[in-house]
Amino acid sequence: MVWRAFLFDVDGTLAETERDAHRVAFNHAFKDHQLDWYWDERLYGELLDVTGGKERIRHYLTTHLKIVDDQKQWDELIKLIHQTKTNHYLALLHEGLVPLRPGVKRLLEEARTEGIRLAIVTTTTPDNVIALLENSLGKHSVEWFEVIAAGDIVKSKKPAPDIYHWTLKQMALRADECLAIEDSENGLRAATQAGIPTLITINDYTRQQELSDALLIVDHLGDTDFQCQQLHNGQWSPLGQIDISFLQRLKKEKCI
Ligand code: XBP
Ligand code: MG
Repeated sequence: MVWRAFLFDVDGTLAETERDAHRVAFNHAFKDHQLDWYWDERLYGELLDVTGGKERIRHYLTTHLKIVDDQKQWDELIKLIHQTKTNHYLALLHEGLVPLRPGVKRLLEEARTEGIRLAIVTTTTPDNVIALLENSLGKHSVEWFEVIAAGDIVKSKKPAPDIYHWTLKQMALRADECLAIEDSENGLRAATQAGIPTLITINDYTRQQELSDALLIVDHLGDTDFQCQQLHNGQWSPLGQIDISFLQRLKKEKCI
């Protein structure tokens, strides 16, 4: 048995979007809406426990600002703030400030060459995904992905498995034919609950999270001139680069 599809998360996995792009865009939006809120890097790390920008704003309102009444009234404002945030985020992407993580472009290209099917599975807004792909991989790269599962396409966002279930159904694939590539505990929980083996590329916001259910944990996917490291039993060791033959071998070794 071989992997037939790779399902890529976006934020933190394709690119380090959170600290210097999403967070910055949220803060610009708060200012535009005359709100004196500011999410610093540490606070944003905590808020990342909640996936989805609208959901994250609501969580901040209720748990940090203790605003629990007038929820209906806030619904409209949250939508407006979030749209403003998306506009700022898109502007940051268009400035070319958000590069892909190491090895992402290489692995996507290899997958295309070898006929491995591709999908995006993310909680972020579809416009954000399209802009990131177009800016980093070229105008037609959106077509590389058979499915773009994003944003409000399902009601319950990660860590719920719904978006992965939805994607499997769209692609008519079994969970064990797919490899999810994620960066966080929420992403890992979503994929794992859908039965999909998961490779984790950690980052600064996720390195302390509970990731032991992952098939493999690395610091990034690696490139010819930039070796990746693997985390195994609490120890980091050099691994080289994650390519298709390595991943197919891993599948066989783990009897998936
Ligand atoms: C990332 C997220 C998103 C982004 C914000 O999830 O949690 O909420 O932070 O995106 P994933 P929006 O890693 O699964 O992509 O503001 O567009 O919701
Ligand atoms: Mg992520």
